[in-house]
Amino acid sequence: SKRKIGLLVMAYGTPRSLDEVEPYYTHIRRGRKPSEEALNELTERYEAIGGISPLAKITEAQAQGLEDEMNKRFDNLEFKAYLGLKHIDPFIEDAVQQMKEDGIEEAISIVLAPHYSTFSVKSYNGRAHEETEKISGPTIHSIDSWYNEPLFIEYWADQIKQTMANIEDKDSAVVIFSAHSLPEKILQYGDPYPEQLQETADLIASAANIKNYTIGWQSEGNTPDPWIGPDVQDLTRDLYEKEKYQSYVYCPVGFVADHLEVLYDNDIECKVVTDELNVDYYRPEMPNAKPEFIDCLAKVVTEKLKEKV
Ligand code: FEC
Repeated sequence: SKRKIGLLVMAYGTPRSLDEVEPYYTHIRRGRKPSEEALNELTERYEAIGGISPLAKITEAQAQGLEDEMNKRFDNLEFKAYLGLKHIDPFIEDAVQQMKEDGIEEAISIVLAPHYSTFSVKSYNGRAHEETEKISGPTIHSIDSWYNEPLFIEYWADQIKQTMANIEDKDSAVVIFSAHSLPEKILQYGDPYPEQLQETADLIASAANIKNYTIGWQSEGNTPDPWIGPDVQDLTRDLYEKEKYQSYVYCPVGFVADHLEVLYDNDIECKVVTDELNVDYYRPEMPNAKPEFIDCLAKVVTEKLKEKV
């Protein structure tokens, strides 16, 4: 029989119904319940994007797409994807346990976020490795980042070219590449996150032949510590003031799916600013489970597989 390889696909997770918003938010806050006010505010954001986030379905489709594509690529191996989520079930630990129950001895793990940070990817990988050590589960070979994978760069470059084709005065357009902000304290430890976002932006801009572009940060959390800036909303006002750009193309390249942080923080919050400035808002499509993106994930996993298994 074929040798079995687990694909541990890790992602943020999202409530599947409005009832799950409270336990989800409590988990994000490391077990501290949110105040009534904060909970209502978050619930209202989900309601504003249509009641619930499309993220759950998209993440599942990405994991299934990757499994199918890997099985197509290798005749001698049998791949099975296990979804492991950061803030809701099935948790990362559940996925590792399930792999062990299924007799998986070796696995590749990938986080559905391109850039490495101590706050994000390191914590996903840490949880997976801790669990597998605890239960003597499968050996897990972890992919740390894939922000400069050529197929990922090409995906966004193509999207930007399509968007630019609709903009008449290209010299007065600007592309804003963004990722989720993180507390500034990550910088003290030499976290590569900001440089990785800058490199992604430079590579995409060069591939799409874009001159006017910059990076920004979005979706910062509701905590007292300072977060990395500039925030994309402030950045939009600033760019308008200094350069009088007329078209703003938002590319939240730190994410890979349509979800709250894009559908609300970009499509509603940034749009409020561009409406106020009376300039044009554009937001190219997210990768989701499009075949080009599944190919990108499969390539990243294949490279790790060749190196390790
Ligand atoms: O449901 C959805 O559609 C959206 C899911 C969602 C994604 C996402 C991605 C990232 N986050 C990252 C970091 C933080 C830090 C805090 C934080 C807080 C929240 C809250 C919600 C939320 N995040 Fe998130 N994030 C998503 C959803 N995130 C809801 C709580 C309400 C709020 O503060 O707005 C602050 C936590 C704390 O210390 O209290 C930090 C990072 C990413 C991108 C990488 C990844 O996908 O893992 C980094 C999707």
